[in-house]
Amino acid sequence: MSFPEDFVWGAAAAAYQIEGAAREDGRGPCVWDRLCRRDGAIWGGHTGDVACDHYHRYREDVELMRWIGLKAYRLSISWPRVLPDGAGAVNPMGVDFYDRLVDELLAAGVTPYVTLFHWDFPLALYERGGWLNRESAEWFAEYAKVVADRLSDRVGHWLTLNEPQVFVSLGHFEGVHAPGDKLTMKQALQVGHHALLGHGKAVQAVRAAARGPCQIGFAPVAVVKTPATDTREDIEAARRSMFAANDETLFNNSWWMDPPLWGRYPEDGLAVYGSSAPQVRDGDMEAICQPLDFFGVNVYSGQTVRAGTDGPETVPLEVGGRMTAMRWAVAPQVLRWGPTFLHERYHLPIHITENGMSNVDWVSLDGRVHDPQRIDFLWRYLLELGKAIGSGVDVRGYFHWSILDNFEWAEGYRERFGLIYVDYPTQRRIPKDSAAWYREVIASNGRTLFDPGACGTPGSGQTTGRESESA
Ligand code: GCO
Repeated sequence: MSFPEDFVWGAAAAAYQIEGAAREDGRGPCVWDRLCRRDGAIWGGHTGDVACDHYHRYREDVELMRWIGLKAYRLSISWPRVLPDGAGAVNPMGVDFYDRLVDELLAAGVTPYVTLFHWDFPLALYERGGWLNRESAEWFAEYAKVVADRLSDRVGHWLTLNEPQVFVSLGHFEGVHAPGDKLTMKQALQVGHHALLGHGKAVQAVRAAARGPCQIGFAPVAVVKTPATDTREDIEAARRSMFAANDETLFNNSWWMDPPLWGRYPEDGLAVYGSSAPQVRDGDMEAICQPLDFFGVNVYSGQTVRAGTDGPETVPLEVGGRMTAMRWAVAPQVLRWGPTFLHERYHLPIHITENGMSNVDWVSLDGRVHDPQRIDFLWRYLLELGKAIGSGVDVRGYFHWSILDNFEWAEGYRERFGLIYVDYPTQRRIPKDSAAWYREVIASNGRTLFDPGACGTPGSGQTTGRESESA
């Protein structure tokens, strides 16, 4: 078993979570700037004002990516850094930053994958109704055009929306993410519809503006269902359950995935939402359903399902089973079955655009950051991904979330997801043991996963030799 020779080993981050420089060089405010000022909204009262100061330290960060040997880095563009009012005048200093970042990545041999929207919606447009205003789809497409005009001579890989289900549900329905609204289900589904419409129009805008070959996808999160056993019945139960749109939350996979790929909302979803279903105008579904080049998907955890007498049944979590610091169940099989089911259904090459875990990491007395749990997590998950590939699923890349510890939304800086530790008071970067381990996985193109001796000795106790000196 091996990974394809051109497999894209990557890592990811997002603008608001790492850049900082929230009021510098003409960046306009975004909905997260505003939510972070609301009492009690964010753990510890944290904000993204400084974050990892990546805006000023991107060279050092790219150098660390080069050291890890990343083939690709998934970044996101801050919409209000490029367009401070969300629409209209372009902020030249904002676009210059992404220009420099892209050049730096290319010089380091790291291919940029650019996400256009990773949740930092411009406040000025929120004040004009935000995603609830149907015009938002046009605003998003105009912004996409501005970015593509400027970067598409060097950027060939694009993602439109990151996890629409999360910013719609947590941001517009539960009110725990920005913009912090608690809309009705009907309004929230309308927000979702406009975002999907924005996706379709942005795909068109990027293709029309592209100055070089371009590949476009989006990055929904998948709630993956895995079969309790490898029997045909359990596999079928998991597959059915994964694409059933029958629960009243905003997390039905097919609700978000079928429209861009198939041009229609799932029938069972329309039935379950009933009168809350969004208003769809003529031509909307065609606009949403644009040809995509790959299926990007964020995969973290999932549920185990078995065939029951009355259809698929969810198997309860094992008592005392493995959990991350966020208390998400460790479920490596999601990286086998997630891509398998998605590929069967949508027939597109798959990129795992996010996967990773938060861990209770700190700097040890020896000055290093030992994170054996993350290594074990990554090892287990990548072996399962290898099984999917071995069985013929066309998986082209894997992006670890995240390259750096960063601002974990409502959890602030409490959660550490990085391969690289960030000491926030000094902004010093320290590659964790997992970074060194991932480096060997990449250098061996995955062979160390199956044969630990293939390239050095993965695991704990290695020195990276790359602890950053900056303070
Ligand atoms: C998301 C976002 C990331 C998160 C990560 C860990 O999936 O919520 O894409 O920004 O930080 O997933 O929760």
